[in-house]
Amino acid sequence: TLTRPPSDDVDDLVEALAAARRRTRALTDCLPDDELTAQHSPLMSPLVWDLAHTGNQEEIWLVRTAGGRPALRPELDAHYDAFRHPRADRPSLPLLAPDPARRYLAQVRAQALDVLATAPSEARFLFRMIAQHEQQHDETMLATHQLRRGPAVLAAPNPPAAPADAATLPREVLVPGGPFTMGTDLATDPDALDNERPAHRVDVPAFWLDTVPVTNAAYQEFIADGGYRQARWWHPDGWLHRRRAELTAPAFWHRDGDTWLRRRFGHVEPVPPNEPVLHVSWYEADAYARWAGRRLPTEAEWEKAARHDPAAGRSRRHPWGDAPPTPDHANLGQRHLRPAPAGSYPAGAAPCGARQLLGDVWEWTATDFTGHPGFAAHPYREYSEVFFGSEYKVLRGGSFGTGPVACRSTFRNWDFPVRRQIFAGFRTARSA
Ligand code: AVJ
Ligand code: FE
Repeated sequence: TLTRPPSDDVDDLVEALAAARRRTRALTDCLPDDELTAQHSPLMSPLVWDLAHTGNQEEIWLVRTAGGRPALRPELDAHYDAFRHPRADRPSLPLLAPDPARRYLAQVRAQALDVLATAPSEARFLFRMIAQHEQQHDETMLATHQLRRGPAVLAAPNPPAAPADAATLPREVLVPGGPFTMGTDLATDPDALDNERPAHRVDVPAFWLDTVPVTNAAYQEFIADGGYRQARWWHPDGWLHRRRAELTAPAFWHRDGDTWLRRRFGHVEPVPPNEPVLHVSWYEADAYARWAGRRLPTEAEWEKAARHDPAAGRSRRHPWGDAPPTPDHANLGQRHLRPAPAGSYPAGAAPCGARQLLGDVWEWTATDFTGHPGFAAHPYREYSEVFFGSEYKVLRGGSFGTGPVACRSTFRNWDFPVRRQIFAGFRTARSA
């Protein structure tokens, strides 16, 4: 039977909202106003936009929709509508300054908690969605911190994960062929967002999957072998992009003599060989896989590896089972500010033996972002449906920066195949 997910009662929802807010504050209280209103990259919003946007979404869905209460600040809706304004244009909007934005968030939160105390249980989905939404923006703000230039302001709240050695593990694991349940339903998982639903059967032929994500050391072999100079490894669009953008290594890497260094949240360090590679585009992941004589897993392959339990003949919520993640299972929630070494988290392994499927790095899949069969937009088309098509590739699994409430084996992320600002790596596969 399925263990109840952590957010199934009011107290857990209150705590999920509070945890998101603590993280939002930690990501924004550490910078002076001018750094909150600055745009650190044209790919990102000013941090103060993310801040007030989370409050505005909370007002719309919890105060107005769940609570049926009058709007607090209806005039803000236009400026914080992500679909009206691309990120690059957001600095020119008449945005709330940091302190007024903080006051707005507090005012909305007080009303939202009031609504929650009396909300019927059907309305609780909106609270779960909003707790996840704020954590999603927290991860986006963390990516903005990574892009920001200047002295470090963030510190990892926990000591680094214990060293691990993936060399003691089999290089790949076999996932036997056959059908499994992909996706889920609200009755099974009340946190599931619209694009994770509905549950449906998918037949996945047998395949081999890397036990752990591709490491920096392995990726450096691709670079050293001239991987970035040979069109034959690249998707044609990827090769054009590689040339135009002059890509020679993952984002934030630079060379110092024979050593690769990387910039990480304001520090410079040697690229750690045992860590999963991070900040690569889909095109780079795809090229590496071809160079390695392999391919990216499809989204269905990834999900089957991450949740199919062949003994019980059912799909789990997480690789290790249905119980919520603990720090022994996965590297989530910005606990370490970096991925753990490949081979970490034996307690989080999936039945097939693959490790670190959740947490550490988002994993690019071969698959375009579309709706599961029977998809229905809920509660708004702009969460997922407007992105369906062939423009976006699916990423799975969550990163070290993903909030635990926004991470499970059915969760789907997506981005353009050229993007590298998200905390993305990958693992490779081959058909059996
Ligand atoms: C699921 C991460 C692609 O940030 O664009 C936040 C999440 N949607 N606000 C995004 C989201 C609306 C979304 N991703
Ligand atoms: Fe949003």
